[in-house]
Amino acid sequence: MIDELKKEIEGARQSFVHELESIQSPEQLAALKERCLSRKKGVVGQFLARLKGFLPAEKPLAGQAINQFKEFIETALSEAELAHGATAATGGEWLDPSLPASELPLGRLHLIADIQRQIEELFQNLGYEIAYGPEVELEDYNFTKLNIPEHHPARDEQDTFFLEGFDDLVLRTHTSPMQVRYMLEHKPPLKIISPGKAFRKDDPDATHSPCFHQVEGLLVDRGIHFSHLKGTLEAFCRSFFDPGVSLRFRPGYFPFTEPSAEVDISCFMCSSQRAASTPGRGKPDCRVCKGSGWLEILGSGMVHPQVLRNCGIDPEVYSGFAFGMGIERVAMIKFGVPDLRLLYENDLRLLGQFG
Ligand code: 2NL
Repeated sequence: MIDELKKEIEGARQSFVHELESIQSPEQLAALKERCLSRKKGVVGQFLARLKGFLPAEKPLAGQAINQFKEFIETALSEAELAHGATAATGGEWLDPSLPASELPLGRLHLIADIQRQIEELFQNLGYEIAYGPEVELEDYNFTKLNIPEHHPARDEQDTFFLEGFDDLVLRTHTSPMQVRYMLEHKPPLKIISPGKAFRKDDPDATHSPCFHQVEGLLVDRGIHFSHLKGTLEAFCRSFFDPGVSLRFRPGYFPFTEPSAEVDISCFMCSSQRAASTPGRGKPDCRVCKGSGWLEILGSGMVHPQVLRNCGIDPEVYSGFAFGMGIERVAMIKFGVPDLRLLYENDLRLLGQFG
């Protein structure tokens, strides 16, 4: 009798497999499930109903055979349901959920953000705080406190974005006003950098954009002099560009520093190709320095005593240095990007090239 049962179960198993293979839709699958597992009318239920006719000695074996059949059906059905369930969204098409997912491309920081963070990290390692500030600024902090006189061209509507209806506000034209804020709120010693966006009314070209990025640095303490500025900028440039770069300080002018200096680095492009040669003597055809051998990258100087005074710091007691650089310019030099606008077009084929 048990052999008879096993034979029948095997027959039922084969027809179940056959039916399962011919399933075309979730509805057909549900109907098959009902036919197999429905408590009373289902195939499994009918086998179970026959259990009581078995001799006590055969009952356990019969029960085991039926249970194995039931488990086989349940497993096969739930696998098929998984496949069909996942296809509801595909309009009834079969889908194999065990296939590996298609790969999502990895994102990365934009070149400007990446360079800004590198510069931040470098100065943090030199003990500087990072001070972020508002992009809409008081005209007083952006110009007046920085010793930029009333009739300076930068204060003209031609050059600066003013805010309609607010005659004391501008879009900051540099990140210096954040340093003014910091000086107003803290006593020296101060050691900060302020990175971020700045705005000027420039027509976009290869080297200008109405919105650009800057990092400025400021250090104020007792006894600070020009050598501290030179040493700091040298450490920065050697770490950021190349350990072998030389620096050149040229006299310059900024209303907020006195004395002021423009800072060049030796062209790492052509000096690396001429090991042990004189820095500053560029290769005539170098596409980075155009043969001059030098690249202008920073403006700097000793903080003007009037700026210190405007910010509540006594210039008889304290002195300081400050510097500023354009992040776009540094990025273009470091990675050989020929046109600033390329950095804002956000073509991933371009942005993906820079490690
Ligand atoms: C440049 C030049 C510079 C400063 C920025 C500064 C800030 C305060 C006081 C004094 Cl609060 N100076 N900043 C000083 C010299 C140069 O930037 O070419 N930037 C792109």
